[in-house]
Amino acid sequence: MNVSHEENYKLELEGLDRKISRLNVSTRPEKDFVNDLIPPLDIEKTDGETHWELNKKSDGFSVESSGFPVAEFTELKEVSPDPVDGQNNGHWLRLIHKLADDSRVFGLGEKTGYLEKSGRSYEMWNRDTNGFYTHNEDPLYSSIPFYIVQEDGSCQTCNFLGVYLHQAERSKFNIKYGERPYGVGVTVSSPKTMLYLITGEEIKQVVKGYTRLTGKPLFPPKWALGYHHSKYGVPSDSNETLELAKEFRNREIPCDAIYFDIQHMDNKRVFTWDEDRFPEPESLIEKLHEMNYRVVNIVDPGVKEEEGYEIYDSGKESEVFVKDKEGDDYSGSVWPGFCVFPDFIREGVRDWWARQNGKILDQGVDGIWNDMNEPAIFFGKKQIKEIASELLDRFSDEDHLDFSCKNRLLNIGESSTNSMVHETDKGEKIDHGKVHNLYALYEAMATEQAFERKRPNKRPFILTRAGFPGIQKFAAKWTGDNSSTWEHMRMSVYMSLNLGMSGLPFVGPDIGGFDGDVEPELLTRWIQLGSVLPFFRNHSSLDTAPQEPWSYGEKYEKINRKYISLRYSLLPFLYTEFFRTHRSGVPIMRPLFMEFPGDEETYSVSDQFLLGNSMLVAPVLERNAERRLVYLPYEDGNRDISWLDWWTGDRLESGYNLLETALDVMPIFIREGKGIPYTEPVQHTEKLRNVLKIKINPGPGGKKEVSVPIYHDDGESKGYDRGNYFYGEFLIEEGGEGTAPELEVKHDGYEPFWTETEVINPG
Ligand code: MIG
Repeated sequence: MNVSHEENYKLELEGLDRKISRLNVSTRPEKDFVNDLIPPLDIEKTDGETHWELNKKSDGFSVESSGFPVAEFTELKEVSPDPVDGQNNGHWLRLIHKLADDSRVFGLGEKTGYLEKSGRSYEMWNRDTNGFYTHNEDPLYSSIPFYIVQEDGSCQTCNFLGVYLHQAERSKFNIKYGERPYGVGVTVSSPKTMLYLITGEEIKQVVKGYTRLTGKPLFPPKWALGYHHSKYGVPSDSNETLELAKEFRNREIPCDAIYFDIQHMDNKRVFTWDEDRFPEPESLIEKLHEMNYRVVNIVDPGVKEEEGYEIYDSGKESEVFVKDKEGDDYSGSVWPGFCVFPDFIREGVRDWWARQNGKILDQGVDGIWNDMNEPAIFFGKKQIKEIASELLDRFSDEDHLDFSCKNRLLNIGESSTNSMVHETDKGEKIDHGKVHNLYALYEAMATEQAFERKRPNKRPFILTRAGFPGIQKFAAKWTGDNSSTWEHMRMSVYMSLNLGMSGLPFVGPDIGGFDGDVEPELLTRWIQLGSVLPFFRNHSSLDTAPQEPWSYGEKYEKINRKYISLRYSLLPFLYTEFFRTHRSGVPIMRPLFMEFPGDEETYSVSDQFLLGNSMLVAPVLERNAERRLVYLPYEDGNRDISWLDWWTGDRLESGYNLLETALDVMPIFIREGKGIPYTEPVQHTEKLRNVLKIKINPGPGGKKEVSVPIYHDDGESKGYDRGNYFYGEFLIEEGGEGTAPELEVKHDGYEPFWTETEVINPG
């Protein structure tokens, strides 16, 4: 270990292995470095690597690996706390990670804006935006303090460095923003921090390294990859639910999951059902299961503070709720009225929460949707009383009801959690500021325990709004309350890509948009996009225009059906790629530069993406767009390749192409040398076809050998972890069309679902 004691700070550098090192920084040497509130990382131990070195510089220090500089830091100092924060007002630490002017910075999780992050500052603080957010809103629901730097764009020397700040307290990242030297300004609301440095020749290696640390993304049950349908307020009772379920089947629009938002509960009290509207939840769920639907229920963390309500009484008895500064149960207003909040950082509390969740799993619920878990609270009970009495006092002197009062009222939600005090398993009292960003992660861990107990051999499905590194092991994530606008559809591409690069690949926006009324064309374009996003759920808010795929007449319904069916055709491909993502951490949805790092142009394309390494998608993101400019990358920087149009079979060349995009066309291409396994569409993921088709692009003249990976298992058990799966690679040589391709079996632990294969080479 390298240790350096400076006048104002202390550093410790430790190599975990050749690619990853850990750097502890502290301006308060007497304080312990360990942040034991964060759940343990997947690798903590070092293998004794010694080639990592800490070097002092005139203006700071650098970290080197085998003599090569990895990162240089300067201006390490304590700064005064930001007034935005009601807590942590001890000592804040700041440093600058120096970067070259032409470097690029990626990552940072759930952030808006282009993929390259320079020129803005970003905060890590899980936050509900109270309604829809804008193109530069920050922070949002989840916090992923991890960025990736590319120091040189030319491929031979391309060099990527990931920096993961292992810190849950509020932090800020100024990316090459208004300051010299240029770099990433990191500010943390604590006098110490821990940075993990992850090196890689390619960006993929950095993401892999990051997920080795924070956890590989979960492998979802197959039904979670289907089309999911949801709306706040709908279905409002059992009959409406069954009608909705039948409607999909009658219209032959595939669908796998129906969601119950807060309208299903008895006065919004968590883990209950409204007895009048949903009198027999078990039998309703059973009927849905018979129709091959899965059911996902919303679970908010707030428990209504009400004696006689079973969950409250039980929680009170077991003392599971977060306290306030006076030692009372913290009470804050959310949907059911004043609520109390489980203190998930304690094991016993997670165990209690798992038992509560277990009750709805016993009723047959298949998936659990964690909302409001930032936690989002409208205002605290004591807080509102205080403000009210202060305002009343001031009424005698009207001059004092000024702008600051207005701001205080406006920020009431943001500051509502300030007085929360948590308690650890060791009985230590902890300010909320240290726990806030971890709250959703711990809730997800508790929810996962519920699945583990009730269905030990099944893969759980948890959907979360808030999160922190590690959440990818437990949950899929949606990007919160967007709106039904074209701008938001565009943003949803950037945001989903950004989350994937930040280690959270199972993501997607509310398809169709949450807030406001959708227009038919937008809904159709967004369903097209959703059909190839990792997580595909149509969701919208209370009292907004309907977003059922059939809501706007035959013309739109036909196209919506075509694309939702495409999703189901592509399941063999998507499922294979999800498995690969689970193993590697490399996201299924990738920016072009992740696959084509040598092609400079790819770095400026944020609105197209690849699925795996073989399929390129160029969603149409503008109203009335009869044409779309599509960039098809060059291989190895400048080598022309062919791209096969999924729909027409036309072969296009690398470079910019202007394509016709009538309303029923979303351009999709197969990369040269690749192929896509698919089947005829099915109405739900439980149905399998026996003919597996493989559409291939063997390049001009059909010369290139194509290899196509394929994965299969039972779709829902954890058997894959014990080897109960099939993995193979089709090898298709020149002239392979129509014939049964050679299948190289790599893992033979499950019976393939197909009995026939058909190779299609349209080009
Ligand atoms: O806005 O439960 O983001 O998906 O439909 C109110 C109602 C609270 C916010 C979630 C949204 C959900 C809604 N919730």
